[in-house]
Amino acid sequence: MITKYIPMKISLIQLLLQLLVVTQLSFAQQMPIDFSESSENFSGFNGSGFSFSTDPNDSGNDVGQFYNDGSIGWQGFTIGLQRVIDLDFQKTISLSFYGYDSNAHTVLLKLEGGENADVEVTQNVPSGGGWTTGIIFDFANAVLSSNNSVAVNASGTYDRLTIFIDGGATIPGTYLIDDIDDGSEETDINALDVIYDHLVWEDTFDTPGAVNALNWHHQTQVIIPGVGWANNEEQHYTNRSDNSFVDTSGNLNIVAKRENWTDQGLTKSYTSARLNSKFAFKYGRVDVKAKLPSGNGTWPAIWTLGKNIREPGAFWHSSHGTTSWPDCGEIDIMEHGLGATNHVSSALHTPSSSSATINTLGIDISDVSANYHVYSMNWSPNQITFLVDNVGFYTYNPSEKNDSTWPFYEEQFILLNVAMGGISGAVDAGFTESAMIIDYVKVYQEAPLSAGKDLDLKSTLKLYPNPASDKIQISSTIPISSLALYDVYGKLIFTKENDTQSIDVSRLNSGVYFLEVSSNTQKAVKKVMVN
Ligand SMILES: [Ca+2]
Ligand SMILES: [Ca+2]
Repeated sequence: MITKYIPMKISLIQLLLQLLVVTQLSFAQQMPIDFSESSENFSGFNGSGFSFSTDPNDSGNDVGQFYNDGSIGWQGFTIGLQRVIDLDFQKTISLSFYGYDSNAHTVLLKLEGGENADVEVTQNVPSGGGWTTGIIFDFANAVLSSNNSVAVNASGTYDRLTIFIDGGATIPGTYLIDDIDDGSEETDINALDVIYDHLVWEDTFDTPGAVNALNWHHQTQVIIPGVGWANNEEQHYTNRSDNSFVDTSGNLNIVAKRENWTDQGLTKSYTSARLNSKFAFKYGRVDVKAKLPSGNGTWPAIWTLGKNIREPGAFWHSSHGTTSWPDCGEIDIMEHGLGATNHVSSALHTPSSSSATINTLGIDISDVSANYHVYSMNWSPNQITFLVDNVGFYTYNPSEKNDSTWPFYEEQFILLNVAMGGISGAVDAGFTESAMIIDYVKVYQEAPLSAGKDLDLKSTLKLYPNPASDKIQISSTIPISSLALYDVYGKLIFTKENDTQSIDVSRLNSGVYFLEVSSNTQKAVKKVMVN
């Protein structure tokens, strides 16, 4: 049994798993689907195939081409959605269908991955071929997929859409589909929910020489005694200036070198450095401007760990080390070397993902070693968004936030290191040394109150009536910017940014809820009783 602390990736199998996940999640699939983006690709199963195509009547219109080979009755097409279909918002889904043949067809839409049971609606496409536009699938008149003799007025959210054409019949054919619309607007799922623009900590590496010991701790004690670092890595970390220093151009250099080095009874073939920030923070934005080392087998990382991690040798261990990994939470802002050159990735490690890397996404950027890029993460109470050069590409926002999925409600500290070998692959035979070069590390949080410093949102917040069955009025002497209502399981019911003076609870089941009230600088949570 593996009980050793493993800070990042664990094995080649999981690396492959991670790459698979990256491939699957590389896109932000969401409704409506007009096939204008590569993310809007369905997967065929049981002998079906999907490809992007062009409208025969309009060469400027991208459409989806759906192919059945007819070998099996229930062959179809499926897509996972990063943003759910919400039948409580709209009951109907519409689409347009094109037949190359002039036969009548059936189209079945099935919704899966919901709070409620899988449901489906079938519609007939009349004979004649060509486009039939705006075919409406009304999920108020759906049937259960598990028993299609049971009618159901479907409700709630679903995160998977599956299409069957002539389902149940072994009919080969090629069809086009376009404009699958659930009434929602396309949204940028990587939009930042909180802007952190007040600088609270930085190191701009302006003083050449040794790394500033007020800001950084050299972590050199191996985390697996008698073995070394995790993941079969091949380096020692040292506190020597050979492996970390500030150059005369204002940059921190973390230098990985090929050299035999013996420490703690272990001889390793490489040396490098691993820095821990002596600053920890809860919520905020981290910007790190860096150039990455080059060569196969180099594994630079910019990341954070919970300040409470129990890890002898880490800076915060002796004062705060109460919690094992991954319960402490880990946020990988940038890793390079786990995929192809110039493919950087971000990831989260939580108890829910255990030691696997399932919450991750990579992005290809150019010239990571030749040019500086700014690697960022924006960590709010609601979501963690990763950015490169100020463009968000991945957001972690589990619908249910608890200790297992979201240990990110306590302070984290920053780590900068270059690991060698291990699961990042064999080090190039000709490798001698290469450095991660960091121009700055900056942490931003919300600005402190410039006025009304003494006012506390929570103490001035009033909700009435409470309990309530209809409307709850909300008031505070501090302007309220947004509201978010959660159920007792932490599931977000809704958010509101306009009309924050009241919420309508008339449609909610009776019970206990939690209302999170935000001003520009504060948050407060109050219990709400609905009866
Ligand atoms: Ca289209
Ligand atoms: Ca600098």
